[in-house]
Amino acid sequence: MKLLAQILWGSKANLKERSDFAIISPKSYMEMLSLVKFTLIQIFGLVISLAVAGFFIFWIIRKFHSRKIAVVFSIILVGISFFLFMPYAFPERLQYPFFLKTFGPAEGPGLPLKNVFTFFLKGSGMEKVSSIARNPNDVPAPIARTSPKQVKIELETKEVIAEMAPGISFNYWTFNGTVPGPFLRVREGDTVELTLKNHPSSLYHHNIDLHAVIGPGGGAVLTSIAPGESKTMTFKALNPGLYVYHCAHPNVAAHDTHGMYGLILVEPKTGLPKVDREFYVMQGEFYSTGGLGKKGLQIFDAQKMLDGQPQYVVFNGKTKGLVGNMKANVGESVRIFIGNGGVNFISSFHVIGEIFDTVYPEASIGGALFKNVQTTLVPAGGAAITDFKLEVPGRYILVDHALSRLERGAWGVLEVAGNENAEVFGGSAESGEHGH
Ligand SMILES: [Cu+2]
Repeated sequence: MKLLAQILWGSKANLKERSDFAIISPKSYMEMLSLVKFTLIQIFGLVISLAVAGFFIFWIIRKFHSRKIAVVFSIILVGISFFLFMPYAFPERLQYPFFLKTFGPAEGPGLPLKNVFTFFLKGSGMEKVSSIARNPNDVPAPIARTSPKQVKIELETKEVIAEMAPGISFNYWTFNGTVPGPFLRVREGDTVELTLKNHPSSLYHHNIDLHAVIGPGGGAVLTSIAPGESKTMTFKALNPGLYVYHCAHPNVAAHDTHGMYGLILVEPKTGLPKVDREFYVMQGEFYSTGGLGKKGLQIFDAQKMLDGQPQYVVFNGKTKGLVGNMKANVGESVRIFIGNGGVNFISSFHVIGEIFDTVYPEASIGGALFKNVQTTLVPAGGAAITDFKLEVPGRYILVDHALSRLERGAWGVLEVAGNENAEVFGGSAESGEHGH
């Protein structure tokens, strides 16, 4: 086994450095067996590829009597065999980008090379979602019940392709095919039976960690599922509040930043004060090897994630995810459930031209409320609830007030219809002067 490993992975010194590879220290008999199988397949593949390439090169030299043509053909052949052979030939833990050295509790944020290749070979069959953005109006009605009950929730983890902006697509990993995942709403004291399914077309394992859960991993340990699998967990919603849920499968940051997050509201027994409209908004960062605006299917860039340099910072999964779908009227009161999937930034959430009459800071319910707030913090893996009344019609821009992020997509529009209110906001429309 060691000899095989040496042939495959180079010198002894090299082996020592790569000692975290399971190929050198198999943890169990089963793992050992699968490694033997893997190694045999790898060697078999390599031998066949080389034999075929050798045969063709020999044939070409005989046929064309030209070294130049032979060299060109050999390069093409080696390229083709490499391409066909690679997806099956790399151990799980050989990751892209290469040589990323990290110190987390589990695997680093690089993607297994095997999956990257499988994705490019089979990616055309992957489900394409016309809009990845979850509709901000998609909030279940307040709970009318006055007693706790057993609530059943089903979620499905799905890896899809969708547009971040016109012509720029990403491989999103999601709950139920949108970013964020569904808004979950339960009542304090409810017992929740949550079933998580992983779609068979997934390349990765996933799970769910709900910050509303008390217990190890917030449920992640109970719900880790391979593609095509399904698991059910039960928890009691003890504390009211607005909580983030997210995938916590290693590498957690890599899963989250692919779009695997959402919010669960545990309503207090007395409910929240009634408002006319409730909206669901989540900020998140996306990291691509291609720079801002680069067209085409983007590859996840783990190095940029480690460096905290996202190419896109957006609300509800994409640029303009909140344009044309947030509407209200003068005289109404609105509530924005705002969450942050991270994975690096804290959001400085602000609505231009409005003041939050009430903020539930850090989405705390039952604690002290903040009154008359301009900008509120939404931590990575946290949320806030902002309530405000609409007095003046017009377009109100939602932003992360770390304003350079606007250029990366972090803005949305709340359109307010109704009669002008000159007492609160007015000016002369007759001014002949235009700004210079
Ligand atoms: Cu995941």
